[in-house]
Amino acid sequence: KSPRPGDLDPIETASRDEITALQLQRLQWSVRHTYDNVAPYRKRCEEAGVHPDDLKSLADLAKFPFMTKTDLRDNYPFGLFAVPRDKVARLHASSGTTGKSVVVGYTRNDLDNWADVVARSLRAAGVRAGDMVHNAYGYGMFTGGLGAHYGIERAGCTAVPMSGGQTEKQVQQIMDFRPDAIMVTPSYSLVIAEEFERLNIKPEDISLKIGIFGAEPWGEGMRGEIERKLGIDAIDIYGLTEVMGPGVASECIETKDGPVIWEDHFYPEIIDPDTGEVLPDGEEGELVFTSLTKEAFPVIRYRTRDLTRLLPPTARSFRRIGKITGRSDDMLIVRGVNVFPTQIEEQIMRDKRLSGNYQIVLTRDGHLDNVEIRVEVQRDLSGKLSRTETENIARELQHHIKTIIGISTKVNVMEFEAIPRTLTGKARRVIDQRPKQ
Ligand code: ADP
Ligand code: K
Repeated sequence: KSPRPGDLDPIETASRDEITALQLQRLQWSVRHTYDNVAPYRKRCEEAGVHPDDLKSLADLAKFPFMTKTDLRDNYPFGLFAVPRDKVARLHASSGTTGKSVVVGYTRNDLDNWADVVARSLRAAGVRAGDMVHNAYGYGMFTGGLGAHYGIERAGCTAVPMSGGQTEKQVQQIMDFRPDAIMVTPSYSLVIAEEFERLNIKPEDISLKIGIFGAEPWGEGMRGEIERKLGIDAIDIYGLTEVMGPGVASECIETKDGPVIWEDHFYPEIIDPDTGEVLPDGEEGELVFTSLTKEAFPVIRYRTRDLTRLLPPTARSFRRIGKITGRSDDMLIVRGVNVFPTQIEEQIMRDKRLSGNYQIVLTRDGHLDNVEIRVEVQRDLSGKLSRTETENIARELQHHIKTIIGISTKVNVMEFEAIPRTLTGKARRVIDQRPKQ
């Protein structure tokens, strides 16, 4: 199952000088476009005393203000769009967040560029025109499904728009259609692999040769396990809704040494998350992206909160990102879905029978994240509820969390004061017992 050579866009092997020249030209356009068309951003620049004319070199970008998730939320839904609504060809929203989350938009050109970078990601992964690609990323507001889908078609492949879930059917279809590649979250790929095992289907009898995995952190151990169980090469794809979706960066099969940032569309910086200062390549800090070509929803110095390093070019002329070692905020990623503890808290608070003291316990059972929510009944109800009443509380809360946040949980309703209090400092809400990547 060795890789066949694929076509490269000329910029993928261009000199660094050519790349930085293109980046500067596009950066100047992008900052001016945002300044001219996004009022809250212009105001932010004016307050900081910077103007698009100040951008004479790539390093000058450091003078410009950051954008954060809070800015995006505050301007919900369309406040940061840089084109009139009728020029927006599609909307997406960040996964697992409540109604007032982050909505992003794409013009026709944006969708075109997105399909191009995902197609480029597929080629980097060793997928070729004519291959069949089984897409098990969720379709919907989540960028994963449709983002991958149009890239698959753009690469000249046959798209199988399976979406997530229905594991038995996923496996049946892979056996019947014989796809060459799969796109899915790494954790779900192992659930699929286990279904193959259960059916006694050997890796060599599975048609898949390549898998492209992202939306959540995964390590080399997991890579080895996926490759062994499915008999494939496992490739890492990185992206986020705010910047575009999957395909901001993606790994090359020749080297498998971290996602290559498609630097002709996304300009990366690493900053010290506390001071905001730009750090040199190789140092660990918070990853920040500036879009270079996006029309509908440009981002300038968007703080991803992902902690990682910028690595030198290897298989392509673009730099790579190292493993995402953590997050500079309290966002959890559960089976690829982004979850803030406060979102769970919000749902707990809806039930007046509960005390509001709670804990979220994350474990990994085999390959999938399990979430246990420990809640307490109010003092005056403690010891007085029947088993049915307790079960109803649990069922209702599970249902709310599932329908609103999008994750399955097991709710454990406990007596008042069963959850330890901390007398000093912050309550320890999240107990993450999942093995470190
Ligand atoms: P996506 O559609 O890529 O999941 P979201 O906006 O829902 O986009 O989530 C983006 C976040 O998911 C990133 O900021 C990062 O924390 C995480 N993520 C996405 N891809 C990867 C990856 N390959 N490795 C580690 N984390 C990833
Ligand atoms: K995610």
